[in-house]
Amino acid sequence: MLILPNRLFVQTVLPVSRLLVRNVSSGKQKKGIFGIGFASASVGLLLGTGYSIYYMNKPNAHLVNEETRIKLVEYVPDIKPSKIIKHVEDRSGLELTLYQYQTCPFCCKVRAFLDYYGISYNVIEVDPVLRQAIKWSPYKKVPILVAKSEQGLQPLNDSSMIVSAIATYLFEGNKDIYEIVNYYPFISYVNDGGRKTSEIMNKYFVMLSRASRSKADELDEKEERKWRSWADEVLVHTLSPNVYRTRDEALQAFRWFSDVGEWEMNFPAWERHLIIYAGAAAMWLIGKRLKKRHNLKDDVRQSLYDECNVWLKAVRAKGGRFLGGDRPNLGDLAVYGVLSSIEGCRAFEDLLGHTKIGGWYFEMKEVVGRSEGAKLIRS
Ligand SMILES: N[C@@H](CCC(=O)N[C@@H](CS)C(=O)NCC(=O)O)C(=O)O
Repeated sequence: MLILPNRLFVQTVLPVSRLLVRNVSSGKQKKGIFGIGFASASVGLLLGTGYSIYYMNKPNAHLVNEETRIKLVEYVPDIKPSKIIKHVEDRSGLELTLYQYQTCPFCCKVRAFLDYYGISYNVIEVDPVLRQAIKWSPYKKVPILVAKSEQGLQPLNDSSMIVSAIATYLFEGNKDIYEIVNYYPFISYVNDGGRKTSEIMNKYFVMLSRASRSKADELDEKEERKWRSWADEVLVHTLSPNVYRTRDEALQAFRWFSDVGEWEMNFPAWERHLIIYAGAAAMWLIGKRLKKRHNLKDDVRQSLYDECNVWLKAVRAKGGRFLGGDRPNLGDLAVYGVLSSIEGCRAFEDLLGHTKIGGWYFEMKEVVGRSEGAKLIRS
């Protein structure tokens, strides 16, 4: 499982280095002269009060964009796919390329969805440190799914949007992917922290034009959206602090990422070693920050077990094998996809030993592996 570091890396490493610089220089300062100290304090107080009044009256979040749809791209570099996933039953007519990290939970979620429905796709493994393969994209995270449409190359950004957009394409039946992207506009805004942020609208909604649907169907769909969002907002946050709990576990995890991501085939040796050692060290540090940020228990394993038990309770309450009943719905696929990202890690072994999630998890693995959803798609 790999949640990537860049922003947090800057947030973690830079403040520490700034702190060090500050401490070194303050050590050299002479003892303050009382008068100067008082004057500075007064000026500081005045400026501080002024700033607080200004800040309180200033809206601290604002919109910044007019652009609302993910634009077509003119070209993507001609990179040989790391893998070609061919499902013989695929009659979707889609031509897809997935830019991914093999063990990123959001990428695993997209693959679980495509594999379950038997959709073919090419994979381009992105180097998580240098990220050269996605230089062409204004959106800087993975997964990115590029769909060839009549209008050109249409990128889909964000795993949940990807799943909803492709599900809309598969089940609506008469709409082009270019048109479907209009249902998922994005807005950009500057958040409370002054950072430019983008948000994709409707990302948990599959857009089907049905005349009517029963109350029970409506409730099921609402529940499915709730658990998809829970996988992104809650479950995923328990993973990093568990996978990178100790330096040893972090290194073991990165070696496993290298194996399953076939980094040996995809990146030169120096780049692979850089990712493994720099990545493991950074993520071990970052894992500790994430634990605090997401209020995990001191024993982070317990938080992982607790959340998985919350999920199992919801599945059991439905009375079937899956949240979706006899077959998985998008909630099952999201939770399975996210969890599958840690399958080779010690945290996953412990999870199997301390909860009953294995029953549901391995049934999911089977139906995804057999592409059982393929027969549900109209050709
Ligand atoms: N909401 C996004 C999150 C994607 C995401 O955070 N991906 C990570 C990898 S696991 C990433 O690319 N991080 C790079 C960065 O934050 O700059 C999704 O669901 O796809």
